[in-house]
Amino acid sequence: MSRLLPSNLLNLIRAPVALGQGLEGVDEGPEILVQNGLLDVVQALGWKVANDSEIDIRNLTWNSPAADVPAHQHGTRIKFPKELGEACHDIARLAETSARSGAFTLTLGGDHSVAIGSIGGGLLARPELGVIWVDAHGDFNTPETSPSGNIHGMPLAFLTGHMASYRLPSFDWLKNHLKPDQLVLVGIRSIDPEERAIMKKWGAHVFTMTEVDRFGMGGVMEQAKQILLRQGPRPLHLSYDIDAVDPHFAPSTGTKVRGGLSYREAHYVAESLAETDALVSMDLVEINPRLGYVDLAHREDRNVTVEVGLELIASALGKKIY
Ligand SMILES: [Mn+2]
Repeated sequence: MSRLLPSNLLNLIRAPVALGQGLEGVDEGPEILVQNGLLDVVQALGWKVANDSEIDIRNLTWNSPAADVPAHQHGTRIKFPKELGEACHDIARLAETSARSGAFTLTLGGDHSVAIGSIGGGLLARPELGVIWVDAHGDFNTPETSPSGNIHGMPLAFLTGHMASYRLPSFDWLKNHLKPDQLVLVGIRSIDPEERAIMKKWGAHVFTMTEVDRFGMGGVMEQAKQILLRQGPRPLHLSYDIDAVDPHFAPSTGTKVRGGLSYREAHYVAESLAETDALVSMDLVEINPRLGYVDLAHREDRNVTVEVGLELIASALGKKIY
């Protein structure tokens, strides 16, 4: 239990959002985690679920027009900015209220676009929030650099203020942005070339799989915490994309990249943050129960991935081996 929080209360935000990427099924993530015992996992660790909310996704249909960004950025694309801006605003309202109440906030995706809401809302309540972004990808693309136009590859561009010039009114609520000393990325192994340039110019602290190999996950997390806690204690948010974990251990996800976190490395990230007593919120995103290691949905792959997801949440909420 985090000593930065006054209670053992936990608020759940179900965010079944899929329009940030191109594959159906990722919207089923919250439901399948709950069906497989999420609430029992949370309660067994001493947390009490105060609010269990689901955002309204009736306007998030695949038939919505995939609007282009305004004309001054001609030639660039971003898919569903209006729909996702509004959905993230809904998430942000819940996340901000939860943060102000002093409860732990657990947001279940959905794709990684939902973190614009959970972190953006967290930053409204706590502008000093530090973020650990665990992912196979950089998630720093802008409409100019994105090969796909999918917002789930852009959340860190939004959260660091790189999207301000695109004038997307549906994201006007996003007021506070992360500074370089407020963000570390862990487990990264796939970055688009122009995306890399944005990250380097901004000064992102990136621990790729090469650093995980070189220092071990213990060494990486020590350095990550040093960066985030250099100025003293601050609340921390863990944004966990299940695709950070090697597809061998978590195959049911949409953008698999080989060479990822081992089962224990994946857990150590969460365990070492739980130990800080500063973790106040977490996202778990990109579980797609319709996908397997190959393209077909294999029941066993789905079960393995959901189980890993539940276990990672348990580790972040304080579960220890001994
Ligand atoms: Mn991601």
